[in-house]
Amino acid sequence: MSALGEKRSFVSCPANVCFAPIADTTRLLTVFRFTAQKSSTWSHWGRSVLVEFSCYEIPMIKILGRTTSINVRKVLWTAAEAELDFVHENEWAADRPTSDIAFLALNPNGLVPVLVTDEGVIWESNTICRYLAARAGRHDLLPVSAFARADVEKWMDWQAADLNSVWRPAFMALVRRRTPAGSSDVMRSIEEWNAMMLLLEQRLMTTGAFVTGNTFTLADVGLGLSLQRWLLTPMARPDTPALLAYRERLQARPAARAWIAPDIP
Ligand SMILES: N[C@@H](CCC(=O)N[C@@H](CS)C(=O)NCC(=O)O)C(=O)O
Repeated sequence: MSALGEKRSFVSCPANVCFAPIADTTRLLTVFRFTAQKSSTWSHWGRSVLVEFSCYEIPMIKILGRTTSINVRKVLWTAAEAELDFVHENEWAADRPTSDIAFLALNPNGLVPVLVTDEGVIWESNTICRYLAARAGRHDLLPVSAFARADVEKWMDWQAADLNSVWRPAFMALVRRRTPAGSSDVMRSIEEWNAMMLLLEQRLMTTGAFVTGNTFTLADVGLGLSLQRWLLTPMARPDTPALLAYRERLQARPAARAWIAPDIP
C-alpha cells in the first residue's frame, strides 16, 4: 500500500486516451489514479504513442444529496474536516427525485443524504458523520472515551431532534415560502427557535470557543449550520454576541468555508 492507495497493475494504452474515474450511479467505489507516464514502452501506434502508467486503486466514498439540504451540508463539511476524498452527486432531491427506484434501493426513506462506501451504504446524517470521523481515525472530531464521546453526541442529538423540530414552521414560511408567514404556528416556532438559540448562546459564553469546550468536534458541524440558518432567516432575533463570534470561529476553518456559505440558510 502506498500513499496513493494499493498498486494494482501496469497497463499500456494510447496516450490520447482519456481516463475517467470509474463511477456508477448507485455503486462505486473505485477511482483509478494514474501516476506520471513512464517512457519505457514508447512506440508508435497509428498517430498515438503507447506509454505506460502506474495504476493505483483508491477507495472512494460518494455523497448523494443537494447542497441546499442542511443535512447534506453536514456530511460534506464533515468529509472535508476529515480530509477524505469524496464524489458528490448534488442532483439528488433536486433534479433527480429521491423516489427514483435506484435511490430508494439505497435509502428506503427517500431522504438525503446517503453515503455510498466501499463497505456499504449508510443513511442518517449524524450516523454518516460519525462513520466518516471513525473511518478517518479522527478522534478529535469524535472522541473515543465514553464520556467525551457522549458529550459530543448529546449536542449532535439535540441539534437533530430538538432544535430541528422547532425551526421547521418558521423556516418553511419565511425562507422556503411554502406556507403563510403570519400563522400562530410560525409565531410559536420563532419564539421556540430563539429560546433554543439563547440556550446555545449561554453555552458558547461559557466555553468561549466551541460547543463542548476548547476543541472543534462533530457537534459544531450541525450546530454551525443551524446557527447559519437561524441568522439568515428573516425574523426578529435577540442579540447573541457569543454566537456571532462562534460563527466567525467556524468560518475561519478551511474545511468549513464552502459549507457555511454566506448566503445559504
Ligand atoms: N434524519 C435524516 C433527515 C433527512 C432529511 O430530512 N432530508 C431532507 C433534506 S434536509 C430530504 O431528503 N427531503 C426530501 C427532499 O428534499 O426531496 C438525516 O439526518 O439524514
